[in-house]
Amino acid sequence: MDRERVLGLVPEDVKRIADDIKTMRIRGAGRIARAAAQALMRAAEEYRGESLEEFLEYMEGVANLLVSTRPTAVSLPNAVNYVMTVLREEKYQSLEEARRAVIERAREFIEYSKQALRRLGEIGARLIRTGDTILTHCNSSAVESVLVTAWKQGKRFKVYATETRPRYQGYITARDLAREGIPVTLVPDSAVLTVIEKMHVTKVIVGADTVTANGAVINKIGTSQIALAAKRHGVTFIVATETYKFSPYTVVGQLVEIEERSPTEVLEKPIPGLRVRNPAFDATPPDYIDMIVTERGIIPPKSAALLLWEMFRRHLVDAEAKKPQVEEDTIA
Ligand code: RUB
Repeated sequence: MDRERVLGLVPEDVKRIADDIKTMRIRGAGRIARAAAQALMRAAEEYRGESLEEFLEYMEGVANLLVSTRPTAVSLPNAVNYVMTVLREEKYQSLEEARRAVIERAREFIEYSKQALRRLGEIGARLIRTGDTILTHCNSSAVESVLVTAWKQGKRFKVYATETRPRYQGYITARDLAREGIPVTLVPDSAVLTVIEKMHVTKVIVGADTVTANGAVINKIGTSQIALAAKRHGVTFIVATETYKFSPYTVVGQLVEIEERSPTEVLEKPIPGLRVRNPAFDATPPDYIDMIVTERGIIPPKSAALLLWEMFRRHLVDAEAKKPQVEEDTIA
C-alpha cells in the first residue's frame, strides 16, 4: 500500500498523536513510547476496511508514520516493534483476530511501561540517602519516580534542577518535585559546575532516551557536560531508565541519530549572517556513568550489551533493517 493511501486511512486521532510527538506536546522517551502504543491501538480499533491483507499493510504504514516522528529515543521504535511483532510473527484467520491481537499487545506494553516506572522507582530509591544533594537535568519521569518514591519513604534530601535550554523542560521537573514537597532549586544550565562544587552535590541522576550496546547513554543535550563535571568531583552519576530504552540497533552497528531541532528554539528572530545550531541530545560515555537503574535491577553500563542480547536476541536480525528516517512531511 503506498504512503498516500495509508495516510488517507489513518484516523485523525492517530495523526494527532504522531503530530504531538513530532512537535513535543508529547515528549520524554517513556511517554512517547506509551503514546505510540496507544496510537497503534487506536489505528487498529478504527480500521474500517474488510481485508486482513490490507489491514496488515495499513498497520505497517501507521508504524512507519509513528517511528518517523522523532529520531533519537529508541523507546519509540522499540514500543512500535513490540506491538507490531504480533502481526509480523503470527498468522491470523480473520481481520478481527488480528485487530484484537494488536489491541491486547498495545495494552500490555502500556501496562508494562507503567509497572516498569514504578519498579525502577522502588529500586532507585534505595540509592537515595537522607542528607543527599541531588542534581538532575531535563525532565525524566524515571528520575521523578526515583525521587518521589524516596521522598515518600521519608528520606529527606534536596534537588537542583537545571533549566534545560532551549525548551526549558527543567521547569517541569522543578514544578513536579515542588508539588510533592521536595525542596528543589532551579538553576541555569551554565551553573552546573558551580552547583556541583559549591552546593556539595552528592549524586547526579538523569534519564535516558537511548542506551547503546557499549553502555553510552543518549539523553538531553548537556547531560555529558554534567557527567564530566560529576566525574571531576567524584560525584556518583546515575541513569534511571526502563529497559525498552536500550537499543538493539546499536548491537548491529547502527549509530544513534541525534535530533537537530529548529534554530528558532535558540534564537527566535534570525540575525543576518548568524548561524545557529540546535542539537537536542548528546552521548555520555560509559566511563562517566556509575550505574544504570532499570526495572530489572541495577547494572553497570558495561553490561548493556548482555541485557540487550537477553532481551532482543530473536530480533537482532530485524534490527539490521534501518529505522525509517524522519521526513519533514510525515504528518499530513
Ligand atoms: C527528554 C529527555 C529525558 C528522557 C527520559 O527529551 O531527554 O531525559 O527522554 O525521559 P525531550 P523519561 O524533552 O526532547 O523529549 O524518563 O520521561 O522517559
